[in-house]
Amino acid sequence: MVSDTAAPNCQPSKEKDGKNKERKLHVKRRYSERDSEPVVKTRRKSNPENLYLTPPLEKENTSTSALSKASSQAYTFGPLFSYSFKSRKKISRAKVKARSEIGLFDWGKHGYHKMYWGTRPGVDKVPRVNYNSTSRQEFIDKFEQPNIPAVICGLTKLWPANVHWNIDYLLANYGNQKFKVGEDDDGENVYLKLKHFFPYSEHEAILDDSPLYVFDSAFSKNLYFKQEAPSPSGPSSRDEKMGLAKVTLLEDFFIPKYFDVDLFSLTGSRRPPHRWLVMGGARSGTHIHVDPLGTSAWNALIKGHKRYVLLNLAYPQDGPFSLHKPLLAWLIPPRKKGEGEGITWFAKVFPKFLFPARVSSFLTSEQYGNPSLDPTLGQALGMVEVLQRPGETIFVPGGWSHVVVNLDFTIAITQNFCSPTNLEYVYLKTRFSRPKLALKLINQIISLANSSSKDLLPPYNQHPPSFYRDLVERIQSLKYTPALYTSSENSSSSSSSSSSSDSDA
Ligand SMILES: O=C(O)CCC(=O)C(=O)O
Ligand SMILES: [Fe+2]
Repeated sequence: MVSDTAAPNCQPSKEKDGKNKERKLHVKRRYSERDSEPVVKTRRKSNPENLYLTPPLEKENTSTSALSKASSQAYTFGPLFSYSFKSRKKISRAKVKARSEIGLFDWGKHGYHKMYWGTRPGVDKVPRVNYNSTSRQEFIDKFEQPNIPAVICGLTKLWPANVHWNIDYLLANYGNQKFKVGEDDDGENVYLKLKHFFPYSEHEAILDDSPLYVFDSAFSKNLYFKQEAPSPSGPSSRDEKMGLAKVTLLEDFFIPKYFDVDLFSLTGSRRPPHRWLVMGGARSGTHIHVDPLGTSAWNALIKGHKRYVLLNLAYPQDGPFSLHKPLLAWLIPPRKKGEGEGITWFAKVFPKFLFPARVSSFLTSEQYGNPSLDPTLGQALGMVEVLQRPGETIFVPGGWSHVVVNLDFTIAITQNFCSPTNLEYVYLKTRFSRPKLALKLINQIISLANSSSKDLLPPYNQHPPSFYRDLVERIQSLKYTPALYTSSENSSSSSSSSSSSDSDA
């Protein structure tokens, strides 16, 4: 079942709009680096996840200093860990490598931690979809086919990740493993162990304008060994002989039914990175970008809150305005060095979308002639704003520019895909920038089309071979359609922390 208006809470939210009491957490941790299981003694006076998400502006009689105090407390949840000298050193090294343009002591120079970054009340009108009661076809018809954003509720409740993906569990099982937090100036990955990253996120990052962000596409290689009964077929490896089973984070979630026919998964080793584990504190995020190769994405939030702005500028409709280049460059300026973060976009660019469209002649003739119809630029351009809550999964349609900022500590998983629905758009983009990948894609679909029903493996056996024959025909008819090229000259470029994006807008 699909509801048209945003249900404020698909899942009980942990938000509290009450007073923002200082939360003192008394936690004692003893963590032996040799053991994978830390011994954790926790004595919490209050729930660290109680978040203050009401805009301070809504409160009466709030002085500026009270405001900044309230907002600086808003998204922090107090020290859970001690932040060792060793962790500090590792973090400093990672900061210098990943963002050499920012002086080590300048990470908080804008004072963004004192400001409010949440969405304004009532702006999130994106439909919420109940995962259990909405069929695949209904979702495709209402959202994927028309290529419009939606938020899916009730999916992550079905995942082990819902229970597992918290700081204690991740630290206990993956604390000594490295996750990517950025790239250095030579394009080399910069990694941090979670046992350094988590304490950083709770201490130093609280004052950073845009904290380091785990954005890791190779997380499936991170594994730990779980005590388990040997399999009935007998031990097959040394670890299993010892009664240990390899466990990876991949086992903690499944692909939502709406997106499981992912045709790119047929392309094997040619497939570019497409799946990321994403974790980071308040104000970390992803700069405005369009996802790579025309793919759409889903992003499931296990913990915390994310703020999105989405704009469908890639395809200016035949509307009253044409997004000519200077205007586009003004709206979505190219990233300057050191300004490639989601928070920078919200600080410097987002306010432009609140200007009256009248000022910039972004009006239809009907709106122009009627001053009572005075949309903002954002409204005139169909800007979509979302406050994603824990347990919600957003569908980001292909070709839409989007920018994300975390409002508190978040843990999410995101995946890009090529489905039977977005195939033509993805194919045209891929044919331009990755011709061999495009060829492999079409050849693989041809082999599905030539298979017999019984030979099709899940999830492709949901459709008969004739379905794939139709897809092949659709692709073949694109032979004389010009490639959709990826422009590098304007606006949105790839997210700072992820390699998930190409550079068009
Ligand atoms: O969660 C985020 O920071 C956004 C991720 C995203 O948009 C991407 O990976 O393309
Ligand atoms: Fe994205």
